[in-house]
Amino acid sequence: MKLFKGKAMKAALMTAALAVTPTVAFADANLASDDYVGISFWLISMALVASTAFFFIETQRVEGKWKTSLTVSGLVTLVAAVHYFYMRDVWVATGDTPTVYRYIDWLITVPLLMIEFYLILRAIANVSSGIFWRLTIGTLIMLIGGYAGEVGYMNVWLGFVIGMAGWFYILYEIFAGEAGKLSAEQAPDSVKSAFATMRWIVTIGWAIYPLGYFYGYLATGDPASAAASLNVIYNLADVLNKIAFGVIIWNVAVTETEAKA
Ligand SMILES: *C/C=C(C)/C=C/C=C(C)/C=C/C1=C(C)CCCC1(C)C
Repeated sequence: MKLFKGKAMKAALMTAALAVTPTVAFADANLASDDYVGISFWLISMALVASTAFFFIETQRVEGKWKTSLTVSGLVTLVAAVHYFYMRDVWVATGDTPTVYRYIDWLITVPLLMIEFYLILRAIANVSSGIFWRLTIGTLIMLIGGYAGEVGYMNVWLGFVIGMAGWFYILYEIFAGEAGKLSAEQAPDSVKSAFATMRWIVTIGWAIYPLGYFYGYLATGDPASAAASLNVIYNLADVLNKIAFGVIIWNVAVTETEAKA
């Protein structure tokens, strides 16, 4: 019996290559044993690599219509892993990590996470592409507002308010909009419960980022010490919002595949 077919093997090998590729941008910088922010960058970048390999290989195990969902989960962790390699090097070398790396990562990974809602609904029902477009537009409003506020293209409060509006629009769509109704009416139990957990992640897990923005820019405090704790908080948030989110999708894909077998 073959453990996995050629393509999954290739994907796994590519991920492994990524994990061992030296990415040190600043060769003279070493991770200090008491640099907890740096250690969290290291831990999470490796967790992201391992998750990528896992999701890609597991596409071989699930029924055809679930494969894309798992591939997208793997792409989310792959894109984030590469950004983490880079961010951790910058952190170790400079004790800081520019916000722009986070936003570039979010600009790619957040729309991919939104596509997951669309994909799991498409696996069980006939869905309109309107769901996909509304979630994408909500994401763009959220990120463009936040970025413009953070880098000073607009007032920080205004950027925050626009970002929050985009996020609330997403929440509306997945709780009360077409996507929410479809999952309540047409989904089998396993999909319903996965959908419910995914949307709580988008509510609670995602709330961590605007809280970070709030403490970093709007609450008064010491920005330098805020930067260190913010990075740890964002790093932990990504474990929930990228890895755990993918695991929930993996679980429903496997459950639904086995229910048919
Ligand atoms: C994997 C990365 C994820 C899931 C990142 C999510 C980011 C957000 C939910 C950011 C939200 C923001 C607001 C709701 C208000 C304005 C500022 C932002 C962009 C931090």
